[in-house]
Amino acid sequence: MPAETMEEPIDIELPKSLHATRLGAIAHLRLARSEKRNALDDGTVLGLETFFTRLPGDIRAVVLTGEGAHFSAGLDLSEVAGARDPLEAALHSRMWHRAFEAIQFGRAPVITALHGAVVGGGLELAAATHIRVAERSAYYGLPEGQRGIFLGGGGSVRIARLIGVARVMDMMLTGRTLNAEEGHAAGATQYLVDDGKGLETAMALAAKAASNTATTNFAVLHALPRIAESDPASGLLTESLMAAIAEMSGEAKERLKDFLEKRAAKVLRQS
Ligand code: 1HE
Repeated sequence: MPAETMEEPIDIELPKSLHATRLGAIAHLRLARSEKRNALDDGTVLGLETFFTRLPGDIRAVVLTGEGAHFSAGLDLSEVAGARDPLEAALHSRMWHRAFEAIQFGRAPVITALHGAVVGGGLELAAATHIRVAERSAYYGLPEGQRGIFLGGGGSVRIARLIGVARVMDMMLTGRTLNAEEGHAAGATQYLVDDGKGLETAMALAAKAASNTATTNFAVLHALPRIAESDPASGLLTESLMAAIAEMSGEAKERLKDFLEKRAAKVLRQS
């Protein structure tokens, strides 16, 4: 039976710009506003927050994709075209921060398949997820400079950490775009695949992540990025504490025993 026919709905109320299904322990969330190139309006951003904060407890990984020819055209410019006072604009940006924090520090790893335009807020959204797979059609842009606005969905922090401040400056000052290969070499993505292979690659990676223990995935999502950003001494202490907690889980004990009794897979070269 084709995979799509085995997908079931997820019982979370979402705007019609988001479409969620599940296949076993993996949720598939689609940006479903292709007529506007998946531009992120307020309803969609709030819907992302709702989805990631209400994710059912038995979902172990999420795959995020965009419908149509592009992953996302970023911020819905029609919503910011009118006059907004600075406080309103700052609160709007904070709403994006809240939604994307719910993704980055949520309960499940999120794997994103990118294709076509991944620009502005679309790239900020992708940067808040944990693994990015690019199809060769993907390209990256930060047209905020051309539009007279600035990053507001966490890109100054997350995109700059992924590809470096110098590249972000270049993209914003000159309107330079990076193609999928350039983005991959710069660190924007962990996987680069042929067109049409993004979803299946993301699904396969999600299945792998979903098979880890919940405690290890919690440590990777919540502890690792904070350790990496903290001062080394505090980072090392947090690492030791997290390691102790992970090791104590019943699942970890089983898995270690399985390896020692030769029931577990070895780590073999994959390419
Ligand atoms: C939009 C948006 C949008 C398309 N907001 N409506 N983002 C940008 O500056 C990117 C702007 N978009 C584009 O450059 C192009 O649309 C694309 C390269 C992504 C796609 O091109 P194409 O030829 O396939 O589509 P299109 O004809 O340009 O757009 C189709 C429709 O989507 C059209 O509406 P229609 O009513 O005329 O059919 C477009 O107006 C609409 N559309 N993109 C609103 N972004 C938290 S801060 C983040 C800051 C940013 O994200 S800045 C980046 C904004």
